[in-house]
Amino acid sequence: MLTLAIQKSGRLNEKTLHILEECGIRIGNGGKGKLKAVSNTFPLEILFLRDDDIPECVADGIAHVGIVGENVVREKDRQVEIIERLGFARCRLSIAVPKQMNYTGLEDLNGLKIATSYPNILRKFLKEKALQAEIYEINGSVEIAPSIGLADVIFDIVSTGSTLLSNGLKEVETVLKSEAVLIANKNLSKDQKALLDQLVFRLHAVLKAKNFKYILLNVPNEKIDTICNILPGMKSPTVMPLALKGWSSLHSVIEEKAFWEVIQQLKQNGAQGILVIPIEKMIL
Ligand code: PRT
Ligand code: ZN
Repeated sequence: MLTLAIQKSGRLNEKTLHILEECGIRIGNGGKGKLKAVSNTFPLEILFLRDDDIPECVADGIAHVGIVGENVVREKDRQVEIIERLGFARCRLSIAVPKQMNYTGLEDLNGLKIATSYPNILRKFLKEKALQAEIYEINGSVEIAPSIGLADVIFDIVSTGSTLLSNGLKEVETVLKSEAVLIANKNLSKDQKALLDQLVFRLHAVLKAKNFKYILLNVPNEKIDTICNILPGMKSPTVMPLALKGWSSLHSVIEEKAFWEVIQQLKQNGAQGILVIPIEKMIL
């Protein structure tokens, strides 16, 4: 049995349960209101914790693995291994200053007071850049610190940037890009490692599928070669004759990123009836 620590409630909780579900790992009643639950579809016990406690819990071996924001992993700086980046809860840790401040570069931070809930990451950054600023640790509502005179500038999580905007602040330096990560204890037994491998295998299949689309299109036979060259990724798409003479149906898998660019090229080359379908799992 593998023990996984996840956030009890908050920004990570729902998406974590969702990605586990996509991996075929179900927890009765979504573990609602519980501190501990066991999956009946995978040998996994789940501990529901505050996100701040997850790195320590995994480092101490109370949980073998955990899912938590990389920002928290870096701040807590415990002996854990980052196994996989999970692509959700993306955000960044940035320095933001009052919008009327004439900020010209990092040296402007010298002598200022910076409010943050991430003192360790900030201390490390200031040291690396040889800057002398005072760190004012605060646990919440960091964005209001400058306006109430607690600090000059802030160092906090930014996602869309709208919280900064509504508090009269502007982002000037990005220090860390973060997303949810799967972390593991460094001394897992052979059996625990084998279960972790199974979990990672399933996560790969789910994460990979999210980046790709299944595409079907009808093309005139004389354009098959041209269109096969446009479709990236898959070396050899499936080609099937249509009942309509001179036409074929082409099936392939393409990366979401290249999607619009390729669609235009396909249309220019006579492709019709283009269907783009999400893929649930991808095992290569
Ligand atoms: O109760 P517990 O301690 O478990 O949770 P928490 O309150 O400490 O954390 P929670 O649930 O708020 O966030 C969990 C994790 O989500 C964080 O550690 C990040 O890894 C990630 N994450 C992603 C975010 C955001 N996006 C985010 N936007 N965490 C916080 N915010 C806050 C930010 O602090 C700021 O106040 O949202 C505001 C900024 O958002 P924008 O969109 O206005 O820029
Ligand atoms: Zn927290």
